Amino acid sequence: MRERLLALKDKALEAVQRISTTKELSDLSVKYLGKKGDLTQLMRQIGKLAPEERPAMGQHVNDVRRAMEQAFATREAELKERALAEQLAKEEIDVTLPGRAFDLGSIHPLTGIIEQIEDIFIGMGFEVADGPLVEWDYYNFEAMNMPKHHPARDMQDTFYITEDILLRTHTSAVQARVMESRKGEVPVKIICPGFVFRRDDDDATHSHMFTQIEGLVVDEGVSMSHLNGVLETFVHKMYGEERRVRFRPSFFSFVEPGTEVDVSCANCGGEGCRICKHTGWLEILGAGMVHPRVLEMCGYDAEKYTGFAFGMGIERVAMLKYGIDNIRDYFNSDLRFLRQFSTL
Ligand code: FA5
Repeated sequence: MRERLLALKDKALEAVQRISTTKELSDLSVKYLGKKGDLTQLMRQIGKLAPEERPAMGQHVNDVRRAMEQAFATREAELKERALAEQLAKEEIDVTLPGRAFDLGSIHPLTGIIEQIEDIFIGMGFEVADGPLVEWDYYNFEAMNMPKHHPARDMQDTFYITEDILLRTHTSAVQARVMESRKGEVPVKIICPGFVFRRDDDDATHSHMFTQIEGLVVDEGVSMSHLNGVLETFVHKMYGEERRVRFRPSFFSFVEPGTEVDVSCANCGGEGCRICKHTGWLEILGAGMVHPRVLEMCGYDAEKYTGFAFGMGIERVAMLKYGIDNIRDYFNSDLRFLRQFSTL
């Protein structure tokens, strides 16, 4: 039996060396050391030996088993190491390969233009205020000197939610909120950017949802010439010194006098083209001196204080600056359009 054990051991150790995968090694281990394996079968023969021979033979079987287990473990470690080395060689990283480009998002052109406008006004000492898009009829209309059934309300076709709640039609609603919160204190010098909504038919220059920036200044001695100066400074900083500004008399119930402001068309330099509808000018905002009734309603002494306000359409400001000829481009999420402004 001793010879058979030694022969089995030699055979197993030799077979282990020929193995080249861990799967084969595991099968071989079952063949020799498993429950029905060759060594186990031999061990069973010990019971047939004379009792005095059994301990020595038992010891011998254990030595053979240990030698085999050792050989299997060593081979397994070698195979694993080889597999890892092969895998590493295959997966070698080429650090000289060019990186994979990620598509980076960029800010929307309207956000970019709002930031530019804010910078210009902050440079002139304005603060940025905020107000809700879903607004009370009171702030949107009544506090703006447009009582219920006032014909001036027709100028801004409105999305009503209830009789008293609406989607704000202009950022002028924020004028009333800011003045009310300042409780008669001066100076007030704010701008407020944000979305507004009107039941306008969409076309190349009109959208049912668009963006305005409101401006409001209230203090002692504020006059129309301050308004002109601020708006001219804005236009020149936004579009360049060579651009001309035109003030046309206009009506808004919350200012007196009221004016609309046009900027000479960048596309044609004022000669007349498709973008400016062959007038040479593009209207960008409405403005005027805050109506005394608005000041009083919002808690300011109209005998003592005066103010000016303006509201500009941001899409139009950007159309004029970048020669965009269709307002819908802002809202269509067409990456070919948006990518042109990725550096704003
Ligand atoms: C107003 O909304 C006034 N609240 C502006 C104002 C503020 C006047 C303070 C006086 C004092 P108006 O409806 O004209 O005014 O709109 C102002 C600007 O918004 C317009 O000059 C235009 O640039 C833009 N705008 C108006 N309607 C649309 C529209 N449907 N789509 C895109 N832009 C528009």
